[in-house]
Amino acid sequence: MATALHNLSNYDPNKVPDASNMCFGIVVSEWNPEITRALLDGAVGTLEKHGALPENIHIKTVPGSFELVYGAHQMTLNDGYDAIIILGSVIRGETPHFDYICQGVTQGIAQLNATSQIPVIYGLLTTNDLRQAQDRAGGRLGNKGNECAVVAIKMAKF
Ligand code: DLZ
Repeated sequence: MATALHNLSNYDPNKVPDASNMCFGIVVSEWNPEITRALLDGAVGTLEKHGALPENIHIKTVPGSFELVYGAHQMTLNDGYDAIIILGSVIRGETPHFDYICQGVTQGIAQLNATSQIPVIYGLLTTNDLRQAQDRAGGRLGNKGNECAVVAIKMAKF
């Protein structure tokens, strides 16, 4: 969680395994593209920083965050991946839609982690407003994409 005491991009690089022999799938949502593009840039940059080869990072887009579960599920059917990352941004509106999408994605990704052989890393920003999302997508609280990349490498090694 990003708080005033925790920046999402802060980690000890010496505790991250070498990713040069790993293959990653990333599913990214097209909603709130300014945010999800920044998350994607952070994730890819961090994977490559730890040795992942660009040709071993496969990126697929889906229309919205709700479709992240389907996209990740399809990727788990390909056993060539060591870890899969989902990236999305849901911003609270005036209707309960926000809660349904967040719950659906969260439960869907949890179910995938409990049933498939490949770890699926949860990079869904669920924020009250755009500023909170910007803060966590390369802003003052770091980048959730960086954090997800580090988690993906560690879980691939698990
Ligand atoms: C419909 C919708 C709304 C209102 N808000 C968001 C959002 O903030 N972030 C996001 O990623 N997607 C949103 N969507 C789209 C849904 O995730 C989904 O794509 C549609 O309901 C179609 O299944």
